[in-house]
Amino acid sequence: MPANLPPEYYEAEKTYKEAPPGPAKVAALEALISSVPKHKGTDKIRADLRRRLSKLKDEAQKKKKGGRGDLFSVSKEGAAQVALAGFANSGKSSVLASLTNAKPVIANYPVSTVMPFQGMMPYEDIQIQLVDIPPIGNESTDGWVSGILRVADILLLVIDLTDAPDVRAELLIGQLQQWNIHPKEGAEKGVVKRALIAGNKSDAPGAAEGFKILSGKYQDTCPVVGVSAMTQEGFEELRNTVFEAARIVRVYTKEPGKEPDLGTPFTLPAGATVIDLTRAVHKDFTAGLKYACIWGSSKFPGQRVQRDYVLRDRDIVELHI
Ligand SMILES: Nc1nc2c(ncn2[C@@H]2O[C@H](COP(=O)(O)OP(=O)(O)OP(=O)(O)O)[C@@H](O)[C@H]2O)c(=O)[nH]1
Ligand SMILES: [Mg+2]
Repeated sequence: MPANLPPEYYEAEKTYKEAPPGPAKVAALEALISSVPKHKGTDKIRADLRRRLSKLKDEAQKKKKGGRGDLFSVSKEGAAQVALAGFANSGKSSVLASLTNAKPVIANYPVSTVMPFQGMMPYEDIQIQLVDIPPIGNESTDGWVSGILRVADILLLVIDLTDAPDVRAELLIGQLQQWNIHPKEGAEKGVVKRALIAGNKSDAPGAAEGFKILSGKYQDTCPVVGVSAMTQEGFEELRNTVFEAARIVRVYTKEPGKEPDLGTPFTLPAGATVIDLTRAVHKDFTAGLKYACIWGSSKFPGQRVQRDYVLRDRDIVELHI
């Protein structure tokens, strides 16, 4: 009997072949197995794949004992790190592709993403890092996926607007809470994580109704933005919302008597002071700072301020030692 494999199988096979050894390969193989339709003609191929899976798992187990460290942590780059969390096929990888120049795997079978994939989102004169990960609820990857969510600065929850979005969002947030990650401002328990929701597939039938229900339920918890990775609708708003959620101030430095360096700003968390800036510039300024002069948020241009002065977005600062 011929196997008659669907196109999803060949896509999943490609992902599997390209996956690096370790947990990504295991996850890719599990996805490959679930892409094989169950009938008599596929008995042999399914048995072969399952044998390969148990061998891979054995190897992964041995490696683990050797202690391989954080294979799947993503080192932070840019002004903030945003992790994309959502269920399979909600469009996380498509949203990443819309916001950055990265080219992730996008496919209509579940768990097409099997390892972290990062891209940089340009925003005016800075860059914000986005990290795409496998879907939540995928047993073999949930361990390190939750680790990535825990260290990210912001969570971007991607919800499919056509698939009971309010229920799915509640399930997603419930799962995160079980990992002691609380996507809400101000709560006192566990790791409170800044979050925003992207309701994706706004182009699809039923999405408008889905958006109403979703934003009605969650707009008091975090910003809810409707987007379509297919038509690119809503991404300007999403970019602005991500930047606001990052809560950073951009500060430009200037040497006395010279023009300010308006090229690449220093990025600091909102609320940062002049002395926090010196830590980012050079330790000599931290140790020897006498005062600073500010253009921008100050009462008048070039006003002298002390080390505890709170900087605002786009301030120009002259440090004096
Ligand atoms: N109509 C429509 N389809 C979309 C949109 N965004 C993504 N899709 C489709 O949804 C499917 C899943 O997209 P992905 O970006 O791979 O989803 P994902 O969340 O990364 O999936 P996993 O990595 O498996 O968790 C693909 O077939 C996409 O073409 C959208 O805005 N509108
Ligand atoms: Mg994906």
